[in-house]
Amino acid sequence: MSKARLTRDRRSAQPSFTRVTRSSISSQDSAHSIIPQQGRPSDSVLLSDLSLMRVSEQQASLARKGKLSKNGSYISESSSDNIKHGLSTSSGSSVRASGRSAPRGALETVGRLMKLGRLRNVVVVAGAGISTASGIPDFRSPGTGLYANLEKYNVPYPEAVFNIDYFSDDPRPFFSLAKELYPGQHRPNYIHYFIRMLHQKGLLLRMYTQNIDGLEKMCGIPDEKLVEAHGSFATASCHLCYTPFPAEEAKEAIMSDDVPKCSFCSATVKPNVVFFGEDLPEKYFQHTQDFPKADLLMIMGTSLQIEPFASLVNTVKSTVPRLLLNRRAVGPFERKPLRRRDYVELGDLLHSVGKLAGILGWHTEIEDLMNSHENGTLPMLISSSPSSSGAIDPSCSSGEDSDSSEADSKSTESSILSNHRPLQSV
Ligand code: CNA
Repeated sequence: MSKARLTRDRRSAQPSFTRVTRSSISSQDSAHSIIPQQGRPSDSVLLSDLSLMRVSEQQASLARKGKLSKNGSYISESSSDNIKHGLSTSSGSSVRASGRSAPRGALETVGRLMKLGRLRNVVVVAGAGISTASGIPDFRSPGTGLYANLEKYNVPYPEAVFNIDYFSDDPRPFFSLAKELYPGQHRPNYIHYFIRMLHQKGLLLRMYTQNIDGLEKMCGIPDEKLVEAHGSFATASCHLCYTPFPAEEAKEAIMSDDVPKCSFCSATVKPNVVFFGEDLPEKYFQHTQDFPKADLLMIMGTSLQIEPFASLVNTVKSTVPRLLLNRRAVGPFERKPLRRRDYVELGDLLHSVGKLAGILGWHTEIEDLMNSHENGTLPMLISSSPSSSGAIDPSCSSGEDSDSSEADSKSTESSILSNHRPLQSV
């Protein structure tokens, strides 16, 4: 099997496996082959759902003025700059043709399709943004990202921390960062538990994560459903001869500012986190089987800057909906106009994921799962904030998919935010 090496900012060509293009499969074939039609909404309702645009109040007014994209893709967020993005001039007929007074949003549309059983093989592609709510900084967020706060690591350029040659020369910057990232110091947040809920509902085909914080496993996403594409701290080995080294011993050494040494060649031992210039784990290549089977790609909290991972999002069939949940538009979602069936919800992930959970009627279940899991593992660490006592708007878990009011989503969000502050380990 061919190996892929980790590179940065290199947008590789399309992957080598066969891709079914829009011209070779019709959208109706794809959407309708999943389940029988009996008892399902009519084609026209579904197609109108797909073509509806998510709009904020501001966007809705643009829409009414006929500025919705023709291609069925849409973007939603509060920043006026990005409102411009993805809203190209058009007749806006899809909105009027639907007969609805207000268009559905990205989350409403995807949530509705999920509830209808149309999207049953979900592949999640995630990055550091899903863990910022757990108190772990990402790389590239201005001001708070690790790249903006690297003075303490004393490196010539940010990526040097994860450069294997630099590590070979001086492992201390990485070890210094590793001390902060080592699993055990942070707890999974609501977003991780949402993904676990996808699994519990039998909808998660696979999660591909770039994260090395181990929070996916910690929240209970089983190993077979998870691809840690950039490795993890769970194992360690010599960075030169690859002789395995006990992970716990490596951790102890790193946490006490020692440098673990290979018992075979005396070179520095490193946790099996994938550095720039290193091969990705074998499991990563499972994508060649998974992505063609996906009927929804959920992309969460990543800048899509690191290859080959970033190009994965281009490997689903062009008929497959892709939903980006992120603070900003990234990768192919920066393109104007967006691809048909690309959905974008910009903003804080806790808010977006909470809203989607509300639409799906999962919110209470996720809260319960999270509380019982966290209670079972770290009883004394559960937030004692008053609103964590379960003051959750019942409409968030009612299963009502549409027309969730602004008040409902605000209530869901504040419940999530107060309930899921980062928990510190003892
Ligand atoms: P990145 O380049 O820092 O991008 C993160 C993305 O998430 C950005 O687009 C942010 O705008 C967005 N984001 C951050 N917080 C939120 C939020 N609360 N709501 C919505 N969006 C948010 O990180 P990537 O994951 O794209 O880069 C891949 C690198 C980062 C991998 O090699 C990781 O190993 C590495 N990394 C991992 C962790 C971790 O394991 N938690 C932390 C920092 C870096």
